[in-house]
Amino acid sequence: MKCLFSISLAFAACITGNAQNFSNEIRLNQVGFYPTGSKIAVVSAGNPGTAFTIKKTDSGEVVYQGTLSAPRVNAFSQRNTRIADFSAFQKKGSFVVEVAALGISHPFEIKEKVHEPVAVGALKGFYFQRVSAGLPERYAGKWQRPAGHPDDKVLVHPSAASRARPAGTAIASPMGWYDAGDYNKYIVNSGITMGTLMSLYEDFPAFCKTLKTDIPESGNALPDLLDEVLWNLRWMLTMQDPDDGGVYHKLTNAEFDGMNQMPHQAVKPRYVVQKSTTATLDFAAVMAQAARIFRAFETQLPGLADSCLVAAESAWTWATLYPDVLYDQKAMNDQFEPDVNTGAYGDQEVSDEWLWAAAELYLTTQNYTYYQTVVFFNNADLSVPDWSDVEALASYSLLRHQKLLEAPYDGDVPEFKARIIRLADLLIQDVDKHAYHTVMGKTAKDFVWGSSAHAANQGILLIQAYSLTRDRKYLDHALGNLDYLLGRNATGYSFVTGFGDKTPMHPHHRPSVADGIPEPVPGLLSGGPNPNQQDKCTTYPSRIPDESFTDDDCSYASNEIAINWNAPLVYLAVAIEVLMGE
Ligand code: 9MR
Ligand code: 9MR
Repeated sequence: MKCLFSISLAFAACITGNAQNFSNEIRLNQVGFYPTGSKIAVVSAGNPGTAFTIKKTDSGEVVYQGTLSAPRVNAFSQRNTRIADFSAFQKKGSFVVEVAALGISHPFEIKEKVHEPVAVGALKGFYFQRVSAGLPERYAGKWQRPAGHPDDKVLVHPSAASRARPAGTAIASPMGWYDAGDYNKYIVNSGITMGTLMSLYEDFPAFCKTLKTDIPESGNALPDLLDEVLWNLRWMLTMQDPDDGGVYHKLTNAEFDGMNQMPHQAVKPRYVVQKSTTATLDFAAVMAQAARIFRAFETQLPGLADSCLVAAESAWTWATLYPDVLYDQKAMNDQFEPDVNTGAYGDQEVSDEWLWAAAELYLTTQNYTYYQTVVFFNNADLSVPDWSDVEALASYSLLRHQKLLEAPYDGDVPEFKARIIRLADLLIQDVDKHAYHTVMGKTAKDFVWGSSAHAANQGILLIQAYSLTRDRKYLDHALGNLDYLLGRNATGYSFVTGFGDKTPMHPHHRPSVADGIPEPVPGLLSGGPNPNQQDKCTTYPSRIPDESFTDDDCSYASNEIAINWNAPLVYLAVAIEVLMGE
């Protein structure tokens, strides 16, 4: 079908009324662009010609004409792409890209603060994940739901038994966030999630104070971001055994629930399972950072900062006594009943958790014992963090608070910086040859389970490099990765539910599956392409790394959502808003 531009209504009907008119071969950030920022669409088609135009969505008026770049070859699919760069076009409004041979792109806006709704929506995503809370319509709209999982009588699993708490003891461990599409709560994954959100607050406190997510606590004296963090912090505090400081690895059902149950319908027994060194160190890091942040809210939350610090220090002590208690679910199941077959987060490499806990504890206490216990520069290179690799979080915090490093330790500052810059330079190398002109996806290794979070975490690393150098190229490439997440990628999806035109409608997310509402819960970041297809869904279009994504709720390996994926999205969207607004 061809669009008619003679009257504005016809054009509006054309672009909103019928999805056929959109070309899925023109891919761009479906939310939009900053007037003075870079603006790129990628055309992935055999023979698109050489020209593109920008048109107003309401009138169809052509406002810009451009030339497509020479073709680039996508290294995974061998498909040709061409870049439509319209950065020079700086007018505000709502537009589409048109390529005559193909049709029009999804509409997008050009304006200031264009990503603020994404930042707010992604943070609000955490509200929707709250455990032990009903979500009234007032805050949750049509995604309102009754409270689930009071977690007031959680059983101590035999693997977690101690003298004071024998197996079967019931403890209260309410609140927190559901980890992902499942209803369990995992300390390791809470670790990086909380660290990322609290680091966002420490990096951009003024802007974070203005972020309003319209949650029940919005009227109180705390920024909404910290109110949200508190919901999970209070749960985490209950996961520490008060008798020895060790921290349970997770709070979980024995088996995953069925997909068709809302939280309040999923009522199987829940257990706290085996303490682990990784969980305990991640907990120590989070509590130390929280102690630092909530110290400023002593009037509103008397004693909280002290409690967090005590919790952090006793967790550290436990870890020094039990440095090798790594979580091996199979070994645990061989030894104890009932078997537990939910998420393992079974990281077997604990050196990075030591660095992170040491860094946060040192920064909060200024006790150099923590700093000296670990060796910061024993690995060759820094890596983009994920739930199992938190070394970068230590570097970010130490550099943020580098004034707290006194001689001789201030001598380490240049090396912390250099390692971040080195990694950033590696990430941005040859982006101008890449099919989508993004840092994300230069290598097939980027397409892990949760690849969207990898893109967001690359973005954070680039933001850190920008903060250290003020070299604009790092910021531009961080923005490029946000563009990737919002649609400039080989699938053509914006991976954030509810943001953009073509977004996941069927994430592997139990409430979204079970609630009977056609639209999924909004503000959640879908995992993204993952050629390993561990879920064995049959609806994947392809095994090509950057295309191996299916918007099907069977697909936990490409289309689940998770708190450790949403947190870097919140960080990236907020940081971009702040820095592009400067
Ligand atoms: O729903 C579970 C999801 O949260 C996990 O990421 C995934 C992998 O651990 O497992 C999902 O649960 C599935 C289970 O592994 C196998 N049986 C079907 C379950 C729901 O699809
Ligand atoms: O994000 C995790 C990914 O790195 C692992 O490869 C995968 C399988 O162990 O598990 C992912 O985490 C899931 C967790 O185990 C259970 N809740 C849902 C998480 C996201 O899929």
